[in-house]
Amino acid sequence: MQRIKVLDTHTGGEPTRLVLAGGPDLGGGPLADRVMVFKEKHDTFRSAIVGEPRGSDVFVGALLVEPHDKTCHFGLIFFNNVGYLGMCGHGLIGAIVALAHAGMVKPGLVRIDTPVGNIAAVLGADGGVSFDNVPSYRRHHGVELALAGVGNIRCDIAWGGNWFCLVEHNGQQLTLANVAPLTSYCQRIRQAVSAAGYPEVDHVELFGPSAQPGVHSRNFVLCPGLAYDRSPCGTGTSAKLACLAADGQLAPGAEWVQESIVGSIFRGSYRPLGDRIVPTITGTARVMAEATLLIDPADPFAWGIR
Ligand code: PYC
Repeated sequence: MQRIKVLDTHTGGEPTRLVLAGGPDLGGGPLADRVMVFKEKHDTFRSAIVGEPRGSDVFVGALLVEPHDKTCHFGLIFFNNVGYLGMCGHGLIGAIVALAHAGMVKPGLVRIDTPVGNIAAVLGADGGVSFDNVPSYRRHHGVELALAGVGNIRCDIAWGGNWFCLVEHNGQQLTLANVAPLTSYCQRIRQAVSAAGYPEVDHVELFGPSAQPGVHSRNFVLCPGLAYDRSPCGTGTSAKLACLAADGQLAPGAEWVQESIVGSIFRGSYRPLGDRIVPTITGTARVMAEATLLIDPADPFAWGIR
């Protein structure tokens, strides 16, 4: 029987399963190389942790590894129901809160190595987490997409640690009751964006107004495996900040309050860095479970339903 120690958190409703011990040996080297080893040699570990029957499409996994960048305290590799993520904002917040719960970090600076760069995070005495994300930027503005059954829409394409297609004023009602049509709308956008020559874009983010006072925007984010993000999406909010900065709609240091489809909040701001920005994202997470997962060799679905 293989035993895997995990801590489950949620960040604004979006779950993260942090693997503390019992994960695969991915060797040394940069985390971008170790992700390739994970994918090619240990992908069953990914599905065992986040896939059914132990997990669900909504879970993001975070494997705790030794950092390659020696300025970092820890390394994290994020994965989901269909593959691997460059960075994950809600997952990073959840992992740091979980590490604090395990007594492995104290309030103050925590540096985390990821496959797309290192992250400086601060765990507050109140349990909140702020982190400086990887440099983010808008790659394309006003890309016209032809959507079957809808007509032409315009989007931006931006990097915030993952690739996003961002769509404003899409006419959709961003409510939980509308998740099924929003999912199908975003799927069509993703197909159109890929057909337009951007197959690397695997997250789609719709924006609309929020009904909460003091909140600038509400979003709906469709993740690569067709689950929607219950949190406001840390990498998606970073991509949004890059677009706002490029449009001159948000000054450096000014606060942007982003609400998710379930009503949870991230606060964001940025500082310029050459032709990119460094986003700072703040959110909170809660610990939900401390567990030991069991991989029973006699169980036909021990490694998940694949
Ligand atoms: O918070 O960056 C994020 C994220 C990506 C996918 C799900 N959450």
